[in-house]
Amino acid sequence: MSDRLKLYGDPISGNCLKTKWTADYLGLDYDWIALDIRKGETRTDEFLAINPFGQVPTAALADGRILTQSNAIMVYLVEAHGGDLLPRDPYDRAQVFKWLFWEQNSHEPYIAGRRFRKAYLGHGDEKIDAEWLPRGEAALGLMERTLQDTDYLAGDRLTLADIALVAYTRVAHEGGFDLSGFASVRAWIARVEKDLSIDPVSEAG
Ligand SMILES: N[C@@H](CCC(=O)N[C@@H](CS)C(=O)NCC(=O)O)C(=O)O
Repeated sequence: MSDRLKLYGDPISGNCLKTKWTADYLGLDYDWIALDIRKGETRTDEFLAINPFGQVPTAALADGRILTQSNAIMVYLVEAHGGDLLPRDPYDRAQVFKWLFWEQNSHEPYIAGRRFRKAYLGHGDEKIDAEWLPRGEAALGLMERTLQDTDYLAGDRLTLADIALVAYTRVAHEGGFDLSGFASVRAWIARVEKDLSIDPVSEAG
């Protein structure tokens, strides 16, 4: 048992970076334990004993309890440590959850999926499900229309919705998505990167 939060993650993974950025934004004291998913480091007996799903991000809380799933970890960190990344009003809070569920269902599978295959596995388009490009573009289109009217996804300030969605949107070009037609999305990426004090991704800006 440790008395300090541990975040297990691979920095190439947007899902892992979401939890790191949230912990950093909240000013938490934690240990970042880097694992390399491409070397199978989440599938060792030692790691499977921590997280039987064999995936990162994984959080080991200060009292030793384990938490998985990027968006659940982010919500936990905010609930446990405070801060303004989740609105108190039930309807406004549900708007943030709406984006978190949508991210995992309609955005991440296509945008992160294509990026991992193209940028990290070196797959050409012919080896990737042809549906993923139009589905990812549809997700970006929905974000673009939303962000034409508001600076942030769920209201007028940074929330977990923005942290969850920026993680893979800012590197969507690595998955072959052309962001040049999504001006409001690009402006939002720059805004959120600044809020989170993370280095800008030049291709998106
Ligand atoms: N829905 C999960 C996805 C977790 C996930 O797919 N993790 C990947 C990295 S992004 C992983 O650990 N892959 C290694 C493996 O499955 O062996 C989340 O949001 O945390």
